[in-house]
Amino acid sequence: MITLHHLRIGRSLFTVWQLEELGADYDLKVYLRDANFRAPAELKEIHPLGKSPVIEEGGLVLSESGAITSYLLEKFDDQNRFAPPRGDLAAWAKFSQWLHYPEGSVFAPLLINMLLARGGEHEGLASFSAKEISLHLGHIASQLGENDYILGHDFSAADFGIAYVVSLADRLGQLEAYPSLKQYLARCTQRPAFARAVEKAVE
Ligand SMILES: N[C@@H](CCC(=O)N[C@@H](CS)C(=O)NCC(=O)O)C(=O)O
Repeated sequence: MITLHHLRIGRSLFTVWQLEELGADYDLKVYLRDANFRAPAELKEIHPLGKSPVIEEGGLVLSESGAITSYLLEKFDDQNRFAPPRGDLAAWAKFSQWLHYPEGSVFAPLLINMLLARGGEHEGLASFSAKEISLHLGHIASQLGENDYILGHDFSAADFGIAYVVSLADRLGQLEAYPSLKQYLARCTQRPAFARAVEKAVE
């Protein structure tokens, strides 16, 4: 059985959501942040980086949300409900691009914005993060277009990471100019599996 090491508050909620969408059996181990909003030292006993999400199964200890999503899909999505089959190489490649884009490109400027909002200062950082955030939110909104989800009409595993960075942008007050992203976030978070994840992992 999979154990998910879940740190409140953070991106591992989106891993709980995936497990719920996939109907997987799992144990949830919940950690609370310390006074500096960092992970508690116990998480380092699980994985040397001491960050979350981390999953464990048998001897496998796996970090990085994108890698965890790929593992969960390989294990539980044999009907390709959440990702195109590898046989459709172009569709699978596009899916991979959107799967890795949130952590690879979108998160960093949002993090800078978050740190600045907490009182940090550095010349040039604010304008860098503002430009990057509008670049990425514009890119996501344009890919979304009139569609319900990031890869089209159907929900896919690429939506977990995209919904995470969009929700972070929302928390940072960055979605005012992007009504379609607000609607997208509402659509994702209204999914029954997301509600179950919140019930198990937040409340
Ligand atoms: N790139 C990693 C990032 C993991 C990460 O930074 N997680 C945050 C929670 S959202 C964390 O554990 N922060 C606590 C700390 O660094 O002390 C991923 O995609 O999983």
